[in-house]
Amino acid sequence: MNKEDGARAKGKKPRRQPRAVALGGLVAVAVVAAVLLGGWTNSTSARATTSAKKAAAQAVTLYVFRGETGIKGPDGKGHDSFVAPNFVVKSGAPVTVTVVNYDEGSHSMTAPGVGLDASITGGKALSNGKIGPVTTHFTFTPTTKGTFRWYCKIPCDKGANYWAMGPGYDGPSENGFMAGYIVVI
Ligand SMILES: [Cu+2]
Repeated sequence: MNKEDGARAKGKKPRRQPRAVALGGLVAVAVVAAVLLGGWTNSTSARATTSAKKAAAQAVTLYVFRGETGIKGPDGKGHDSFVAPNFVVKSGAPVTVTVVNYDEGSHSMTAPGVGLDASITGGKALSNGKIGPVTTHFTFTPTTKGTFRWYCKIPCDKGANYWAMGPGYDGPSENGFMAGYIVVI
């Protein structure tokens, strides 16, 4: 039994609190709390995360493929389709959407729930019979969290008798081809 333990055993206040040990204990508690509250990654860059939530612009890139090079439908054939049809964005910050269109036809991304109705320019017919991709950019700022459906309102998928125009199971146009969801978190 050392001096200090002896003091404690007798109910006396220890002569000197070992400060370094006490500080170490506080740091450990803070780290545990931070991990519990927000996860290690967030806790180490809390300031950056907060400002990013306010202002950071977001970017999404989608592609449109035509008919035979598009996504297969229930008929086993490819159809005009957006890839990817579903994507996630954060509310309160502008989203720049880039659509690379490999289809000769024009399309739209129409999502009334987020105030979006963008036209997508058709691809360019090349002399070799192929279609050169044409890129369209547009921007919107989601302000409400939730899942919002978008659809293409321009008649397309002509090669399959406009099958992708739907109606889909959840609104105009076929989900996964000419319709999908914007999930705002
Ligand atoms: Cu379309």
